[in-house]
Amino acid sequence: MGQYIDGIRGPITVHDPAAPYKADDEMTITLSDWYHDQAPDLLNYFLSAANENDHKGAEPIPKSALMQDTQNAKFNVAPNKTYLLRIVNMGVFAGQYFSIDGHQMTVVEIDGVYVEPQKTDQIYLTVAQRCSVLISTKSDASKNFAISAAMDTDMFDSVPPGLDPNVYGFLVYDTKKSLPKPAPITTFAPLDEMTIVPKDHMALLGKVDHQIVMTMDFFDDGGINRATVNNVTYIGQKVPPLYTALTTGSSATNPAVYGVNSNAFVLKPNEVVEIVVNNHDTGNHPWHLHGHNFQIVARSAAKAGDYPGAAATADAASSPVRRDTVTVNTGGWAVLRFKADNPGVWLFHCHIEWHVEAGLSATIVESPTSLQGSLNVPWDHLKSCKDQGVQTRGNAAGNTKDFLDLRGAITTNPKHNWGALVNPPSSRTKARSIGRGFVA
Ligand SMILES: [Cu+2]
Repeated sequence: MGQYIDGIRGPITVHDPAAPYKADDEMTITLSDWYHDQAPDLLNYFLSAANENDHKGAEPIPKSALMQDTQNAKFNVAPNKTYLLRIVNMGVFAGQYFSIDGHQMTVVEIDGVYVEPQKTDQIYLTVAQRCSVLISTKSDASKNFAISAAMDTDMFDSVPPGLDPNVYGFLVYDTKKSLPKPAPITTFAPLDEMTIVPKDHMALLGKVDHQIVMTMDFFDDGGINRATVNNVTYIGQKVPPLYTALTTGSSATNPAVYGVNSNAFVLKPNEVVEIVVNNHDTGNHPWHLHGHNFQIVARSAAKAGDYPGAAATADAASSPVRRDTVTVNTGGWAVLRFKADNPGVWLFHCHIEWHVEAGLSATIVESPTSLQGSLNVPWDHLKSCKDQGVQTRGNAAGNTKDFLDLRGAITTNPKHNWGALVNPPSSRTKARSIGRGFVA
């Protein structure tokens, strides 16, 4: 893991010929955060006793914000046109604020869900969130305009002196004219996503068949800062959960076969699922679900305590905002609903990559027995596992006879985490990052 920290990521656009808006042209704008050290080194130090001792387990703090994988990127536009901007935060850690000088934005899509158009001067995207906006260009090309983004430094345990959280780009009407001097964003007032209404007006999923409460926290695991969901740290198993779901017959509906540290929750076909996330940490976390868009039924402010129960969802919108990544505020909670109509094995995890590595994940196993009859695993997936010595049959421990015998399932973390390094160092050396002050 950890490859995307070092740049193995990029936007993929799925074009919809029937999109419910019109634009003359479109552009994709990526936002991200950037480190000046590579992920294996940062990761190893992050999950070390030295970091827990010296920095209370703080996450590595990015060195820069990027737009279009650079700074001062230029986006050429013509007057009197409507542009669709597809904006994605493909960063590792920091949420980002985004605005365009002199141009109001009309939000038309979030996380792949079309929404009723809503005007705003500023949006906020956590890592993994996407948003499409329309802008109308000016009637003349007399000047160029700045695009500004800023990392949300509230997410950092400390802000190192000299860190510039801002990044700029330019809407260029006339390449011969000078670029404006950009100003950092100083007023943080993004569009409130809870006011967004999906274009299809899908009704609030009212009758919940299956409620799952997940309480997330961090703890000192023998000197190392690790994350938990319901007091369990996610740890990869000998057999990946998808293969366990496909090869354990009717036992696949028993969460136990996936191993305790998979944090598995099994869903029945077409039930209405409610996930309640209680955040016991002192920081916001962007929770991301694979395979579904969920309705954000309700969400507390920071430090509200645990979800108090159904009364707190009484004023939920009749057509709640639907997306696949949601901020759960520090010390607060969020209530999410979706219909289990997409069989599969789906991760539900905080999208801060450092937190994934610390174990802040759960596994949603949806309709495993219908999956057994419908999913054919491509040969190259199986080969990829084989080449790495990863088993593809049986329970989490690789037991193909007694699926409830979990002896041998993985319940402890490797002592040193080097992420995706194929040939990790034999012992940890002092992280180069420390000397460069990656934590203040
Ligand atoms: Cu997190």
